[in-house]
Amino acid sequence: MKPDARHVCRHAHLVTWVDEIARLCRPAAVHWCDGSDDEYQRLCAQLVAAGTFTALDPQRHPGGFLARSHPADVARVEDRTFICSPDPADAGPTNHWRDPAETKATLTRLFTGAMSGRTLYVVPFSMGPIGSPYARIGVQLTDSAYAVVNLRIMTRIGSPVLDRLASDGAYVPCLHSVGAPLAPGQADVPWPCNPEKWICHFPAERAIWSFGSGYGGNALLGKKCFALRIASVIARDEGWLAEHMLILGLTAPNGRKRYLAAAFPSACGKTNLAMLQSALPGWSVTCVGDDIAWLHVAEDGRLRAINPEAGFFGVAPGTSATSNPHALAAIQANTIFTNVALTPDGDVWWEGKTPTPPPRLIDWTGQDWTPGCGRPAAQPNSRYTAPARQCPVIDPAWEDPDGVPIDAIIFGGRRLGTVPLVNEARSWAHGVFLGSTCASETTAAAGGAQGVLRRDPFAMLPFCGYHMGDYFAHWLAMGRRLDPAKRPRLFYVNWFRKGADGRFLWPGFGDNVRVLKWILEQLDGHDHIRTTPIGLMPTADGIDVQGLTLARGAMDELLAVDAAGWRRELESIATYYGTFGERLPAELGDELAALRSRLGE
Ligand code: OXD
Ligand code: MN
Repeated sequence: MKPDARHVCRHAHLVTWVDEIARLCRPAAVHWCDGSDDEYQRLCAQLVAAGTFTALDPQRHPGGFLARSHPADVARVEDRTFICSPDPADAGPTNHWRDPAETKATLTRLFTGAMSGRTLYVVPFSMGPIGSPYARIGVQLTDSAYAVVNLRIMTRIGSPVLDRLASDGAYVPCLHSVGAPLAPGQADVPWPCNPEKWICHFPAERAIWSFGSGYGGNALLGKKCFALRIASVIARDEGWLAEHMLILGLTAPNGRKRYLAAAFPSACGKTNLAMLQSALPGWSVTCVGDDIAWLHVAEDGRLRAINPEAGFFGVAPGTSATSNPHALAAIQANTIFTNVALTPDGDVWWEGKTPTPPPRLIDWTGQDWTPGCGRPAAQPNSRYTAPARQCPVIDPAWEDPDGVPIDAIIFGGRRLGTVPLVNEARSWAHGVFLGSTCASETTAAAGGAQGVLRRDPFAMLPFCGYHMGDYFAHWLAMGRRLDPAKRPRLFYVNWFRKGADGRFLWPGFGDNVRVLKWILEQLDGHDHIRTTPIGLMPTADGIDVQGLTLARGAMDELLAVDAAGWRRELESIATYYGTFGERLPAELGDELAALRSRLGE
């Protein structure tokens, strides 16, 4: 390695911490990342030499690489993700809690000598455009070159961040090891990791320690660990919101543009919605971010959002020219694919990329694969890591340090029944009620059973770093801090409702713009709205269906208030709310009672 960025660091505390960790983990070398292209290329070449990366065909995917993880290291491990708050009650019933002192002691044992034979990379990174008043800095210490190159795409890293940190700037320390020390002379494996995994958050000291996994949200600590779990705690304390939300700009045929944010659980189509190709002529969507939003109350009382990330870590399966042509364009070059299949000519493939698979592939485990062999070619949670700036519809303001003004917030999930295509909250408190009751079928983004309905409030179930009841209270308080005339309106959508024949009633993807159009019309004070017990819903002719052929009766079903389904829902919400005990804000109990009485119960 060439001389590193250590010499530009003026931050004595950071230098001391790096020295301390180096003494503990005993790496063979320490490298301070400058974030340059040169450094990125060298690390990628090193990963190719180590067998971690396969370079893709440069004609098809210039600067593209494929990585295959260890087959047991393929997703976020929610059951090994801990919130180590001093008081267990502060982690709340939705998190796994561990005692901070005991956990530090266990981890200190595990980290002792954990980086032997490897390089410790020091990666200063900024979540948010460097210099934005809303950006925050972290420093990840990691022994994974794979994590470094992914972080360089997903965040802004290196010397400019050290400059910004100056001699005394605040940073979130993020310690990471794959937990696979090398004895002298021991050969490395392409994907080092440890069967024992610990993803630990210390909210009181705002620190993250992650051990044993090299994959995604377990290893790229800026993303879920910092930008959601730790940032949600910082946001609670400072009066802002760190959310699992995409941000998009929607432009109407008259040129009027509005920004919307939307929360959906993992692998429910956030990336597809964030860069949607409109099925309605004259309407267009631009993308500010596809996964995380940091939202602040601006001086004028409006809510403004930045995307703290700089890249997309998207789910590959299902991404196609139909579902998301803009994502396909964004991942054409300079992209790292993890756990997808490889074609004989150096291209990548995954289920759903084309209607029929190529006749021969190497699957994500490195074995020969032919159609009908009974195994998926790509791992269901396989991913691409791509620079956001490569998205053809990236919004011109996506790096605006002041963020973009948010006029509507949408919640949603995968619901096969009961929940209609769209409804609007009657008030901010009712919107918080809707957000708090979000539920979805589980997907491959996390380990564990799939297709099971679980409550995922605000799509933050795996990502809220403190007690969920307090988080609901924080949302209610945020509504009081916003100017009522400028406050975003709150909506709930469901693209996934199925008919009696088991088929989806709504086409989704580019046609979702029809629902966005209705939402925008509501902001502009149009009608096509009716009051129902569950919220404000489109009239039968409210959703623009020009050019769309829906099954007979589908729209009625999509906009129906299913009384029996809602009665079951009431009971399920009451049981769920019961889990928060006295930390459930009274307003939400009131909203549940009001819904019950509106439904005539
Ligand atoms: C993600 C997730 O990777 O939510 O964005 O799992
Ligand atoms: Mn996500």
